[in-house]
Amino acid sequence: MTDEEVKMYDVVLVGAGFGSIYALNRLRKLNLKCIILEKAPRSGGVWYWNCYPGARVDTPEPVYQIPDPELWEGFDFRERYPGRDELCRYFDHVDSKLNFSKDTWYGSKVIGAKWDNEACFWEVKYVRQDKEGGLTEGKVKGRWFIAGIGLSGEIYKPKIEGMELFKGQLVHSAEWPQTGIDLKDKRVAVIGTGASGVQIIQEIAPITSQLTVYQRTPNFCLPMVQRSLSPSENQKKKLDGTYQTAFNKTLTTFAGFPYDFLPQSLFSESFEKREELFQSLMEEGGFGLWLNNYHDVYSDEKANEIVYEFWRDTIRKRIQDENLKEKLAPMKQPHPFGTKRPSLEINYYECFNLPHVDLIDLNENPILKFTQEGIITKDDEKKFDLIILATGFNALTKGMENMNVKNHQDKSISDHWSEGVKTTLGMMVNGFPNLFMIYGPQAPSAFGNGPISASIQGDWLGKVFEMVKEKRIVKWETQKEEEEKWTLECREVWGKSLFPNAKSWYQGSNIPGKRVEALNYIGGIPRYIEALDKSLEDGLKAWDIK
Ligand code: N01
Repeated sequence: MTDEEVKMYDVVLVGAGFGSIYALNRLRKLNLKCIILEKAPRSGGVWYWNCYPGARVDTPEPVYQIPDPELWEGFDFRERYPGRDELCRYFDHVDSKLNFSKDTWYGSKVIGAKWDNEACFWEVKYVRQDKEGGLTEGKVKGRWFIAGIGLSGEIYKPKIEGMELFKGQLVHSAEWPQTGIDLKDKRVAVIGTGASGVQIIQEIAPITSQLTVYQRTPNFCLPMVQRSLSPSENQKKKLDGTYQTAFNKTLTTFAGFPYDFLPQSLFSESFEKREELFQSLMEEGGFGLWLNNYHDVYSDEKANEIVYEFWRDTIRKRIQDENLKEKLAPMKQPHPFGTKRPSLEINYYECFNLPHVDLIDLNENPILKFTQEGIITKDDEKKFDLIILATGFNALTKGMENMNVKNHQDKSISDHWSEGVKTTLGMMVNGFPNLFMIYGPQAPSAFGNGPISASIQGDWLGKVFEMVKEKRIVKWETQKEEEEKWTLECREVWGKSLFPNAKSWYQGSNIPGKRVEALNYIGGIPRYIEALDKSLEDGLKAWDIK
């Protein structure tokens, strides 16, 4: 293919999940010629890949969907917390309305992007698998480049001695085969008890013949309180304004949920009143105890401890074995409550009351090595048919770094972030003109509702591109000072909270050797929207216009 034959688009987007689909719809309205490159054979982003048993979203309907009334018509979620297959069907529904697939190249993995500073375009390289399994490389040009690649970045598999020797099946949660795995009567190990691990464990425990959970840190899970939704109930809520009210509310709350932290301090309320609140939040189900609680729970250690004690004592009642009570809901919290993401559970704790389910605490009894047949820990040896690594991701930064994005000076994003992550508004990087990120580091996306964050960023991109068109801007680059200002703000709000006290992917400390820093903006959605608006109100001062 000669350079002249390489197709030129106004905008090249990466990833066919919520981020790019929302942005594409917005940009199409400006008559921009766009293309999405997607590695997977279909849309859905993380919801395509994460097909492990029990995968379902932790955000309640109606607000885990695109906030566009036209797209609400014709699809009714059947559960309050929809499962993965239903979410994939939802993407098909959105496609039937928007036909985003018309502008999406599936099976196309981006392997590089290079900025041409003279001609002002990005040349994006991808590799595509053909029907026979062969790989072909291709290129496409875009005046603008938007990475809508989600948070997950790169799958993380710990390096454990002998892993390659294991003769059974070894699978990471995010690489679960699309054709499934037969778990009936299998001896299974799950390593990791984050969101993926918890969902897998509670789903597969009744099916397996033996299930061993290797836990390093207990997950402070909250009851999901799942329930079915009927089409007539959904329909009524669409018509009587409940949907619209819920979506409007999401733009005013810390995490883009239809509820928020309470204005009063925990200490301003009596013991009885607090207990009443905690109890009602647990009974309602969802993230209430995490994100609908007193505002000082994540800034005051004592307030945090009080919430933890309530959680601990409630959960312990569901666990029969005294030793397991201490493992799953310890008397002393290993990190402040809520500073690692709690999971929503349905029957997680009851699983550990089953005779064939056991838990190994890796702090006391660490894994020494894998063998052909299973896992050897300090005090134990077990044989398995299947070992599941629910060990998470090198999140937020690694996805961008792996795309090998380079500017005209041959500087990569990794080079730019070698002394720490720096962005403007979590969406732009100095030295990389005409590049935007959706769900990038230093944005609030990881702390809240995915489709809402994506729509906030997508709406801002829409406004940016209106200006681009109106003023015929060909090159737009965020300035160093803007990037420094935003990075400082991210670090400051993070530093004032209790979040740095937990080893979590929120700050990169889940990956050995990764720099530990504020990778998320925790100033809340309203403040983030304000900052995005301000950047536009400032006219184009913050930007370099050529
Ligand atoms: O990954 P994680 P995840 N030896 O990093 C353990 C989203 N998500 O895939 O806590 C032994 O949270 C690690 O232990 P520790 C959601 O945003 C959403 O579960 O580091 N164990 C931890 O228990 C979520 O937060 C949904 O001590 C090791 C686990 O592996 C994010 O994705 C569903 C280990 C990793 O947990 C990531 O969740 C799924 C080792 N060497 C995911 N290394 C829903 O919406 C790591 N671990 C429902």
